[in-house]
Amino acid sequence: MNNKAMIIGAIDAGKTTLINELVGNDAKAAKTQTLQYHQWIVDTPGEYTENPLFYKNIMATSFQMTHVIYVQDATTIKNIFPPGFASGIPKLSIGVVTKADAEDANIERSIEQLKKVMIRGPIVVTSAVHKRGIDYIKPLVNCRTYEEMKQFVEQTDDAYLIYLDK
Ligand SMILES: Nc1nc2c(ncn2[C@@H]2O[C@H](COP(=O)(O)OP(=O)(O)O)[C@@H](O)[C@H]2O)c(=O)[nH]1
Ligand SMILES: [Mg+2]
Repeated sequence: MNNKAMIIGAIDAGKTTLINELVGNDAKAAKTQTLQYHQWIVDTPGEYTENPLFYKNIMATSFQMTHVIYVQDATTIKNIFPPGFASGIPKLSIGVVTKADAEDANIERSIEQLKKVMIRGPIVVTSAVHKRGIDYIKPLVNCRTYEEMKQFVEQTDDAYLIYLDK
């Protein structure tokens, strides 16, 4: 596929673990120090999102992408993205909640956090431990428009996949 996604989010949010699941990499996620290009998805260090000095790197990398994936860790109340962050990046937005399996996960709170970041787009709730939600991500990155992503969500009857429309 020609479409490409960049994944961004806090340090330890579960970005690399998620990508390993998506590309079938068995290695345990090590700390991500630089951009990691895979076939259709690009991993970024959490510092890119946590430190505003790196926003220009996010912007520069996003030029080559069709999609940007905003990751929210379900186990943290910490808001890592500035409000409306996605509105400054003119690419298709996908929200992903990670660690849905964790004992201290709060999925509702995570969705609310992503709603403050994204204007619209799908939100996928995932667990790398239970292998849930993850399979929705590649088909969403295959979509070329918000309309296509919305259709995909509407065709899929799963509470772990929602569509945010404002
Ligand atoms: N319980 C649980 N832990 C996870 C999940 N995904 C990642 N983790 C853990 O979160 C930590 C950080 O993961 P990592 O992928 O390195 O995060 P990154 O810094 O965003 O790339 C690791 O200890 C992972 O094992 C998940 O779905 N469930
Ligand atoms: Mg990483």
